[in-house]
Amino acid sequence: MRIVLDTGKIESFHRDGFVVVEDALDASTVAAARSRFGHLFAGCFETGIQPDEWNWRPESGARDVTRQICNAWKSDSIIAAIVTRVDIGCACAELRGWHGARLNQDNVIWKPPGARSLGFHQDDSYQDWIVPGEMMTFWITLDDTRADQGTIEYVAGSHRWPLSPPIDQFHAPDDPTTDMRAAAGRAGEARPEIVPIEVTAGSAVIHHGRTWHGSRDNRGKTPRRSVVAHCMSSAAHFHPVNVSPVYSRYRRYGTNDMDESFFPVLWRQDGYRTPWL
Ligand SMILES: O=C(O)CCC(=O)C(=O)O
Repeated sequence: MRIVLDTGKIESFHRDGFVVVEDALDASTVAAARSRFGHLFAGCFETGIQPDEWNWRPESGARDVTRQICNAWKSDSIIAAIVTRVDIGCACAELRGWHGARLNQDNVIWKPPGARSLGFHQDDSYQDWIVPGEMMTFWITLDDTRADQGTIEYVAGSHRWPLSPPIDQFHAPDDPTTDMRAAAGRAGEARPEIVPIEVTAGSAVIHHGRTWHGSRDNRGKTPRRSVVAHCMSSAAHFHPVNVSPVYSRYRRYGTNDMDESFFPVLWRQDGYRTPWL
């Protein structure tokens, strides 16, 4: 399947800071991706390589934690084939006005029944280690989503608010909207409009790096699983001073350039794409 952004979708992205794309993944890819979750979180990696971040393991993980892996693409070819898609890069770049898009990182998110919230935040708040410090996100659900099931939620129009610092508590805050409401106050927005995304498995949402978003507890009876491609500009380079404890490990001595082995270019206006993809 190939994503097509018509004028209506482009307008709604610029108005709301997010846009739903139906049928981004076909049913067989959804099933294949779901089948990888158990292996990945159990530490059975097809490529033999560990992901960059991994917050939950079957033997030691709390039952009520939303499980998250970052950069599963390095460990698993099915996740890699999804998050490195050319049309994901193209859509993210065109909507943010970049000449191209590079993969910043992926996320694999597994929120079983009873799992807690993820605090509302802006993705760009975590990008001070790159220049430009901007992100675009392509969030794909592998399950039908419902508001009571901890689906992703967006604050419409919040991509126009100023950039806030990272939030106080990302995993399992009692009220996931606390930092967002403070930011709304600073932005002069008395009644922020929160939109829970209720869509079918295989649907995606593209969001701007400044759009406030998060997810609540899963109060349903079935899991909510997502695969997420976080993109940055193809022209992005490492910040000369600021450091990401995890991702600045991929900076080579003496240069701020990003190595395509770790941050591949998914799409560029001039037709370039990282050759090994
Ligand atoms: O899926 C979620 O609950 C949140 C994901 C998220 O924060 C993101 O994709 O940027």
